[in-house]
Amino acid sequence: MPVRYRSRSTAGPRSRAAFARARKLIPGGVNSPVRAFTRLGGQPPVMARGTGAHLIDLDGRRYIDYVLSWGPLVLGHAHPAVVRAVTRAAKLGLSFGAPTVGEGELARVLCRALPSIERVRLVSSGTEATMSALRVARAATGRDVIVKFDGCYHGHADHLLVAAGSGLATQGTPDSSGVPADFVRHTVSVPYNDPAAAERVFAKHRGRIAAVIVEPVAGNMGLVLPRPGYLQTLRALTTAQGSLLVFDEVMTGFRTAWGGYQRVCGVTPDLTCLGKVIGGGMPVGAYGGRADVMAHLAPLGACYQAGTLSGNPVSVAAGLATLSAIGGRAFYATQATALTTLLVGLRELAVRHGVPMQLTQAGTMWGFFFSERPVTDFATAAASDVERWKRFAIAMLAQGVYLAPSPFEGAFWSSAHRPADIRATLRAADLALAAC
Ligand code: KE4
Repeated sequence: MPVRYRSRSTAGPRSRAAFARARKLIPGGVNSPVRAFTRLGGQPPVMARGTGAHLIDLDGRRYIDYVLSWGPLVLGHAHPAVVRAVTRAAKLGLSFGAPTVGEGELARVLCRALPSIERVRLVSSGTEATMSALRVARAATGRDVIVKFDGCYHGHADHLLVAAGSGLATQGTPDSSGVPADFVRHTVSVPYNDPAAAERVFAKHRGRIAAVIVEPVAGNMGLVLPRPGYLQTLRALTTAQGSLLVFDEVMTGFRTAWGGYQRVCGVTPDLTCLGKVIGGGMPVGAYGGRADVMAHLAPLGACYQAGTLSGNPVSVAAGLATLSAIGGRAFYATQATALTTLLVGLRELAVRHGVPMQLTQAGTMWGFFFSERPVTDFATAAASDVERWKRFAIAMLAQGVYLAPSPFEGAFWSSAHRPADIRATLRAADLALAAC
């Protein structure tokens, strides 16, 4: 039966009622703007539970989930081993505000998986991780300037809300109100994947750049892969001027490979930021790297970072159980191959329907743009057919396939996805491509 194109997402009655209540007290009805369906129109389904690769909303509608809480759930929802670990930890106490064994265990797993991390700090979000990493980079170098890239998103710390991707790009506001010009005057943003632009910014700010922060694979402007040699150029530029290279692997960490994309590209950063997968769906973040840099942190040094729930034992238990269940590198080869099957199918359908569709993959992350030409940066992402993206996403949602409600987000895969999910997704895409 052909999909009747709808101009907006249509949630069920219980979702609509619950969302109406939420909107009375929570701005936009959401606790994070990306959930608001701003670009899709209508309102999001309100979720009741997740199981494996599926979400089920208040109206009992089931969805194949390719958002997976924006990346953390690489094992799918409510993985038994993770639930058991969380339950066990919770019964021993939810938080102590004191050292626990688990923090050391997670630190050890992270440092072994990412040899560039000699010392690591656990925090409660990716925002805290990037904010803290850049603070310690400034402390270690005595410099102020931070370089980022248009369309990359590093959380919502004031000084990083410049030309940012994710929800800011979705709303068409790459900067944020409420951030004084003074707070961002040391932040320089240049196009991603443009070595010449990076070279120019290093020439202009010679000797004043504390750090470059980059998503080694950009997942907040859609999914955009680094050009060959690009990350190596950033490494060379930072090394030559004594600046630090910070890989924001909050999304790519344990998503693209065991450890992170630095294992794939062979570039060693000075600092790495992590989050999402290492918490298994519980609040977590981490940053770490060179021991000499991390030694600037209080109580050893004068660079302050703190957190009531940093290294929270329940979050740590979820992270350890997740990383244990992943088990190492072989997981990614298996899961990336399975995901490739989906992308090959989507590509074949797009060709059959005569729809220009660029599909990208990095391990268990993927993305797509409706564009004749490859998307290599935020400008080309924004120039893609975002209206067709909206029509496609609405048509997929109507058929029970849950994609991020924005072309400026990545998509994710989990080991809970099965061949039946791929078949169902391709059936939905066949109708959606015909209708959009
Ligand atoms: P959190 O503070 O949301 O845990 O992490 C911030 C962050 C840092 N770095 C990267 C590369 C990220 O992708 C993120 C957060 N990603 C978004 C999705 N694009 C989280 C979803 C949301 O904002 O609700």
